[in-house]
Amino acid sequence: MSKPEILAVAKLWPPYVDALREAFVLHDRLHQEDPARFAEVAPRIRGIAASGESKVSRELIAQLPALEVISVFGVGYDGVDVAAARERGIAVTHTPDVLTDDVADLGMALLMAIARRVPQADRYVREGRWESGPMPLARKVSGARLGIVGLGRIGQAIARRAEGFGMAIAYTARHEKPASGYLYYPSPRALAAEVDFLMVITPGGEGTRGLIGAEVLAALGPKGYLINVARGSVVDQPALVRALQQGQIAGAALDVFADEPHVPPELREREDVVLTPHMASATWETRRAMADLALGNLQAHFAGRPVLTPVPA
Ligand code: NAP
Ligand code: 8YV
Repeated sequence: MSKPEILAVAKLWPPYVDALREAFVLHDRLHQEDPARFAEVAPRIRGIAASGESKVSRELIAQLPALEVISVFGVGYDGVDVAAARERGIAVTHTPDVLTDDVADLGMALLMAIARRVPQADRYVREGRWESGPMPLARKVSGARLGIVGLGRIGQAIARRAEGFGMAIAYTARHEKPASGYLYYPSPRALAAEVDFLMVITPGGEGTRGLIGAEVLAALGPKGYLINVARGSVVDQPALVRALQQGQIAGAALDVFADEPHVPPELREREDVVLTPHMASATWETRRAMADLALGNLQAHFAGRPVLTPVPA
């Protein structure tokens, strides 16, 4: 039997691409690279391989009459028009759980980095500035107050790590979670006013766009730090730049941005920010597990079995 034809809509991790080529006829970003050839192939495409950052729009879905399944290599699927997929009975899958530990680890690493000024200290030594005297003092993490915006799989894993640092943990989410034992606040603003570190780990998309805006940052205050490992869209980036410029918050550590991979100079030039290139799940171990699961979802579908990890209804 001939292999199903699938379209990769993003530049994917090369070992995952190799595995996709083995199992399927892969058209790697053909819609962008060669629109004329794409028009010929489109009627035969039965699957899409996407990343967490990919856009799978209603328009693209409409161009693929044989599309049956969209597999996202990532837990976040805010770029996929799930409603358009559902209207056509197209399955949408993602990779929850397998990346939770890594993202929580990087969230804590960013928190430590901005509070203890680890990248700045590294530059201080490399540039020979230590010869002229010690660095300015940093912010203590152990025992500080942590506010988590989004107490889901990753938010809870961050909370467990923060417990090890003796932090006082509070959170906000759509629904209160009494079983967590953490203090609930009904809004990011109320939470921000009560914490030293505000960690953002919600999904992206329209439901959370600009959730962390000027008012939340003002509530966080001049001694407060923002950490964002969720999606760039969740934070109002111009408002964040203004809050930093005006000293309204103490600093920010960011793995995700409004228009990746572009990061404005207003952020890149600042000493009170730590920046990483959307790499929270980027370890060999986790990318392998994500690739196995994303491939497993496609294989299950084309073998006529239920997909392994559909996105929630
Ligand atoms: P999850 O288990 O679905 O948790 C999401 C949490 O966000 C839930 O607690 C949910 O509240 C909360 N939430 C949703 N909308 C909200 C809103 N409007 N206001 C406040 N809280 C809201 O997802 P997860 O596995 O933890 O992943 C979370 C997100 O992390 C992903 O969707 C992705 O965007 C991001 N992520 C980023 C990276 C990276 O590389 N930086 C890697 C992986 C994931 P309820 O529980 O009350 O519904
Ligand atoms: C990945 C992510 O960077 O899981 C997500 O939602 O954003 C990340 O794990 C991404 O999906 C790989 O491109």
